[in-house]
Amino acid sequence: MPTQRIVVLAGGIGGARFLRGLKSAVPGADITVIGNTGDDIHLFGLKVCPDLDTVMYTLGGGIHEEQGWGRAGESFAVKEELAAYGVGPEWFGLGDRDFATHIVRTQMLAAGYPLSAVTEALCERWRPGVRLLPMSDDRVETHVLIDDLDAGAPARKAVHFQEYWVRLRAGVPAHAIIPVGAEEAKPAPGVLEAIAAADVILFPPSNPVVSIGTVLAVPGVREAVAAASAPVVGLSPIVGDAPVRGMADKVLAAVGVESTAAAVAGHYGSGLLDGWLVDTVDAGAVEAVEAAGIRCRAVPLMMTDTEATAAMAREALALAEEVRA
Ligand code: FO1
Repeated sequence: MPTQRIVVLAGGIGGARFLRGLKSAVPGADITVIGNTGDDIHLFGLKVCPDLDTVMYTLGGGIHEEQGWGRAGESFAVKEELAAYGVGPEWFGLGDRDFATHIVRTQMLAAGYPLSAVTEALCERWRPGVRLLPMSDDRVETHVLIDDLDAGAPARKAVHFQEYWVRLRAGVPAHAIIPVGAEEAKPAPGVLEAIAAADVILFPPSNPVVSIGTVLAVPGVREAVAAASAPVVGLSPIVGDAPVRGMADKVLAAVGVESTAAAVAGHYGSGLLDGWLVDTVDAGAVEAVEAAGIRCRAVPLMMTDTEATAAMAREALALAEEVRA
């Protein structure tokens, strides 16, 4: 059996955890990850790529396991010194070890390397065991439209996704999610080729709007996935009408999608998805998803440990073969 080529469109924590299980399930597979860069933020003159770093650290063994982001064994001396200078923002927790990643990345970008080359260089150290491609080498920044409570008359303002997610804890309504720059962005080198050459394409339980949705917003990517000969199978990030982790329901509401496993499948649509895994608690959704033209199975979807996640990955690959047949 030739090496199976698997392409995974991934965001941060959920995507990275799924990838750890996928690697365990099919150790010999050739896995290409197309990572979301809409969460990227420029801080203290540095470019921070949260979703790329979470995949790189998680698969490379450096992640802070409970948080799902940032490094294990962190210290925050630089952060404290910046605060002592009154230089913010203080709400984004950058650790000393993590700062080194952003310094190297920013230095290489300044030297003219594209983000894809920078990511490849950083992965030389971390050896994540997958090819990690940014969705684009061009700047795409997700902003969230919220109520502007400071203005006199009712008004709205756009804040950076990280401010919405981390400072505001997604505690205020999101009226729109805007991937700024997406229209002008081009897929990074290798992205479209990987999608076209894939044997299987997977949508892990990442945020369907701000993670996978942003990757699909890069012109050409959605079309390439829809046109791919490979079966496309997704795993629901919503279990029992609530996101397993994070606050996906907040951004789903912004795009008018109900926080249910079936609604997310419908959001992606049968033009993209061939198969969809829902958790056993959502077995009642299988019929509706299949009625939408998407093959659906109910299996345990809680990524409690690597073995449970590997089982999910095997189910997704099995459904892909079923769809292919
Ligand atoms: N998430 C938080 O909830 N609080 C933080 O202080 C925080 C800092 C941070 C620093 C680097 C990094 O790569 C990620 C960080 N995140 C933090 C997570 C980040 O907001 C999310 O991982 C993604 O942007 C959403 O998936």
